[in-house]
Amino acid sequence: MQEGKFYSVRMRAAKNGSHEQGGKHISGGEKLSTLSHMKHAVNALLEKGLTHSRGTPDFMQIQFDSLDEPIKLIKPLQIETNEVESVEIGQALSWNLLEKVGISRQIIEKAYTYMTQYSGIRGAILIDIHLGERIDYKNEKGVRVSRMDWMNTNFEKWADYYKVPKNSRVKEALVLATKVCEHPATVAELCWSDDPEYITGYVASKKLGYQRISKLKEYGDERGCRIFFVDSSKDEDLNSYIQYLEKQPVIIQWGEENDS
Ligand code: WAQ
Ligand code: MG
Ligand code: MG
Ligand code: MG
Repeated sequence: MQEGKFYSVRMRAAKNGSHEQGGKHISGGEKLSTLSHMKHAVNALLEKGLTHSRGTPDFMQIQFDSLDEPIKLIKPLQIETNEVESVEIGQALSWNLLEKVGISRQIIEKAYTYMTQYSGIRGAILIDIHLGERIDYKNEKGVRVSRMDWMNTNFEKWADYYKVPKNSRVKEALVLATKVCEHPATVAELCWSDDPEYITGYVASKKLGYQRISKLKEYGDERGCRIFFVDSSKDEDLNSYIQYLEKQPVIIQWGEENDS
């Protein structure tokens, strides 16, 4: 799928009205596709939004846009899975990992309150690592990272090599975390799903890699969010950082030679 022009394909679904009308966010998704694969890409996003544990949507939008910018190829973050026995142990581990990359306990504590406060939004929230304040001005939308993907044949090669389940959830999360952590202003990301049945989350950073934590919330809980910890002194222009997250096209690409 390396030939020809690429398109960004995006989906968002909500219930009880569109997102703009205050409906409940159900599902979102983003892919890169050539025109010849467009039916497949649109169908996969349709399927994702239609059959969702957060509910059946009554609003969905699927859109594609052609890309003019060159696509950046990035190696996936190193993956590690931490099996923990309880949510408490999982959360304590996430705190330790965030402290390791230089985030203070007060800021982590704030971030944890934001995780539930902003759990209904469809994007991520950006917080400054020095003050712990939310800095993205995107209100109930958040920043939706977009224009990224990982071609299936390459992903499957990687998944075989690391003996990771070949599911699209792990793939999509690793694609997103890799893109986000590639930017020098990103210190770390903290994530767990807003899907009630999915309790594995992660902490990611360039240094730590993609650290999966098997339990970060209780089963049945519909609260979930993403927080990007940003060192604003590394990138004076917040707009160019958000522009990178939303607009820079990225494809993840792995080869066995990357593993050394
Ligand atoms: N950009 C920004 N924020 C996003 C995006 C995006 N493209 N996609 C999702 N979010 C935010 C949004 O607020 C969602 O409510 C929240 O993240 C959770 O999204 O086993 O499935 O897609 O290695 O429910 C991580 C672990 C799974 C995977 C995360 O998140 C694994 C997950 P979900
Ligand atoms: Mg997702
Ligand atoms: Mg959310
Ligand atoms: Mg979700």
